[in-house]
Amino acid sequence: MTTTDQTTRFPDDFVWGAATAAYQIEGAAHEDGRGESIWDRFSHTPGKTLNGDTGDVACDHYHRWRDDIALMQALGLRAYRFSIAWPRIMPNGRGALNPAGLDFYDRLVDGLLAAGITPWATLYHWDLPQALEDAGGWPNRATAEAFAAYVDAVTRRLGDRVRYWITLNEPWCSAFLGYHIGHHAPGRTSFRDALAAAHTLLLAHGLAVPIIRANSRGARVGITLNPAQVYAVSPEAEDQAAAWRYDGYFNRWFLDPLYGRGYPEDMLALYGADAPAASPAELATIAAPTDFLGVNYYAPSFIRHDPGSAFFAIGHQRRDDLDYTAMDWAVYPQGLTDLLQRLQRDYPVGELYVTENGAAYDDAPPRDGVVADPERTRYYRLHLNACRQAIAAGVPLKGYFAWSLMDNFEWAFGYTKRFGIVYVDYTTQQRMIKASGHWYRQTIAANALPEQS
Ligand code: IFM
Repeated sequence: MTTTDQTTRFPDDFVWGAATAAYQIEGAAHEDGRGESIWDRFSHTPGKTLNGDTGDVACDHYHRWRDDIALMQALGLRAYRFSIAWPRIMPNGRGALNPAGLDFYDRLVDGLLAAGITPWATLYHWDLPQALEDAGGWPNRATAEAFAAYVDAVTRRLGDRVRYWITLNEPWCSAFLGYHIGHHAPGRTSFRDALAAAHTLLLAHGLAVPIIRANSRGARVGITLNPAQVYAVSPEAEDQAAAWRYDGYFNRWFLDPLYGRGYPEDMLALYGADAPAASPAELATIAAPTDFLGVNYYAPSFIRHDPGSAFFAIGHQRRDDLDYTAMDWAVYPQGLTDLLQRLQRDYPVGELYVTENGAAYDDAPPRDGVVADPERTRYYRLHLNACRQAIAAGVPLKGYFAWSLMDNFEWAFGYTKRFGIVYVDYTTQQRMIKASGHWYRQTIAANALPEQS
């Protein structure tokens, strides 16, 4: 190994991928027996998404999946992380299966394997069947059993070919954006409900793990969180305490029970009667051993004590010395290195994968066959360098998935935020690899950060 190799190369078996999610790209919302999801209902409710955008058509991936696999090949991807839409498989959330829905993912998986791309399937990326929401949604513990039955059906069908399984994507978002802040479907606004939802989501994960293992021999099973990398804005005791509370709310509330420690005592005391009652048997279910932890990282959280904040006196601080993306998220790659090291230090995570990382910028449409997005390339270079530094420090980081393969429906922001390494013209559905995508292709091919980038 030369000095350059040591400083830029990734481990030989490093997994290079890109990620998407069903509701954000598939479209075909009313086709082949698909049921309604909470995102269909939410996005069709006036005022919930920017411009009233919905996922009805999205990137039309349901019809264009062959072309999209060809794009993945052109990018040199080794792995593709996608999610399975529960309402395509079980239109009413439980009970009757929809064969056409299973067939779609069957074809997709076969297509990926034929293209030499390893499928990574996420079983839940926010599209709860509306029928289950009508029965109480995630705060209702029966939703965990419904999830287990859905997972059983999917893994029986695909478990012979899919080896990498992610139970849930970012349960913090499902619970708190969906049931407390109301910015996401189903748009409810009760903190107590959000805590109940988080508990059911964790239970659903725990119930799913042994089912996946039973149906998919040699499966590698994990969960993807979006842990916050929290920095107190000062060494003052009050700021430090606010940062620790935020860490409890965002991180430890999920990580501690997943790794067998139950809910953190300090947060139980803070939440009081709002906290869900969790039996020892439920906590044991949640702590089912996993093989890896998926980490979605975009930006850090700079936290201060704010007596004016109704939310546990926690305040966020903007840093004027940092660059911000089109989401108004700070560009801070050191946060990724610090986060990966913290997770390894504090929890028995097994392997770590960055299952999402990327940036939205206001890309101009293609000109002369080029989508120039130097800021996104810079973001990827900085964050991949942060990954490399974590690996050099001994973190068992085994792979990285760019978010996202292509521009798509960015939830409440509709189509206004472009995260793709592939540009999508939503009028014609034409795709074009952005300059950042070409840069990523070179990086994958070299298994190293390009010298001049
Ligand atoms: O688009 C989302 C994705 O669905 C989940 N993680 C964050 C991304 C960017 O906001």
